[in-house]
Amino acid sequence: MRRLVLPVLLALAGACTAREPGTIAAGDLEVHGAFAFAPPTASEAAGYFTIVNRGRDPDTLLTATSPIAGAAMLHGQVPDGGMVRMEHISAPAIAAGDSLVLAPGGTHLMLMTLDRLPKAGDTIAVTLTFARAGALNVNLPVRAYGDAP
Ligand SMILES: [Cu+2]
Repeated sequence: MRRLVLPVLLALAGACTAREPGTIAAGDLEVHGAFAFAPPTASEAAGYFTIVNRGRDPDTLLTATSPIAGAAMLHGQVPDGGMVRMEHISAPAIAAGDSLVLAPGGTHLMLMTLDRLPKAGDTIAVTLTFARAGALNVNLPVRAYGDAP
């Protein structure tokens, strides 16, 4: 049993030094830069983060849930006759070595029918479930609208 201790400690140390603060990891996936804008009403809010696949296999985001939202899903922004329309993105795949970037003006996590109004300084808990990496809990710090990093 004793021989197991050192490799485990080395693995933990490596994991800590390789990742920037605020990075959440599950398996080969890392999520960083997570935040949400404080919405004007509790009907919907948008969340943003970057998912990086550091593994050798693709992974797929199957579902997103939040305890404060009736529903959560990924939306893309699609140009539509001079306007921009939101479109549901179902089960996006993240190729090995690739990233899925959610950012203001583009793809976002849409949280719908919130049971309370998130304010700047709050945190929205979200669980992302992936086909390979499994469940990943991400906390989205809530920022005042337009207060991007
Ligand atoms: Cu949306």
